[in-house]
Amino acid sequence: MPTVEEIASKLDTDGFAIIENYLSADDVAAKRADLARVLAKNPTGRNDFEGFSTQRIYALFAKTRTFDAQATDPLINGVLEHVLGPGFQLSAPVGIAIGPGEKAQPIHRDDGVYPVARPHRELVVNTMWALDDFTEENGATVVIPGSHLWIDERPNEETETFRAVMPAGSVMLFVGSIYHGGGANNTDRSRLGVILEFCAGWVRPQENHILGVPKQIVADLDPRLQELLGYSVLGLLGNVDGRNPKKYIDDQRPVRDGVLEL
Ligand SMILES: O=C(O)CCC(=O)C(=O)O
Repeated sequence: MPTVEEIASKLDTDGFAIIENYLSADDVAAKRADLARVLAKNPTGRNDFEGFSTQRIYALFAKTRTFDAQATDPLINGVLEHVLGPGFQLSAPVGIAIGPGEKAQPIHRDDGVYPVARPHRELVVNTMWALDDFTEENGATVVIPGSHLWIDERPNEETETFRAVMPAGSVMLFVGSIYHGGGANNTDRSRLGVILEFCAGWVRPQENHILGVPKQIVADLDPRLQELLGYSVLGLLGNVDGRNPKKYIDDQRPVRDGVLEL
């Protein structure tokens, strides 16, 4: 198994790192079965980025318990802490089933949502968990190695790409500044993966987990997962009424006439 330092060094040089067969076959099967339950009621995408033939499971931690251990995985968390610093948060946890016939997703940078001039320290680290074998045919993620170091350069037709071909159970870590995108799926089966995207503790996560994951669910989660979903402070950031938000998971404070009863 690679060390935190080895993975972090690969992220520095290439912008991505793959750990093959990180999950057992039984674990992959259990995750697939539970996500099939969710996907049966999940819509397809609304635009080219989401993919009209692709299903995206948002509010993932409201809908399955099968990724709790991956969010808090010690090796992955070690890399996240190394790259993003203390207090990193879950930003966008999303199940992605790229459907048959889907075209390639536009190439993008995950940290492109933040209007921060480059170069800058990494704000985002993403992890892609393969629940199918990822192949060139079924939509293995397209990555542009080294593009995390680009400042003004943009990808074009001549740009060399790498395909994250990896067996089910593997995980690819990649930094938010690397250009990448979901591949086209030219098979007759969907390609299932889950991204657990994390951001530094001082930038705004993409998804608002405080509303997305109901508090009665949050109350029973591993305390570390609660922190990753926003129930934590980094200095003053994230406080509720001057206190740690964990104190308010079971909030029963009475409200009268539209304000807290003091
Ligand atoms: O599905 C993939 O392989 C990548 C998805 C992605 O990059 C995204 O949705 O931001």
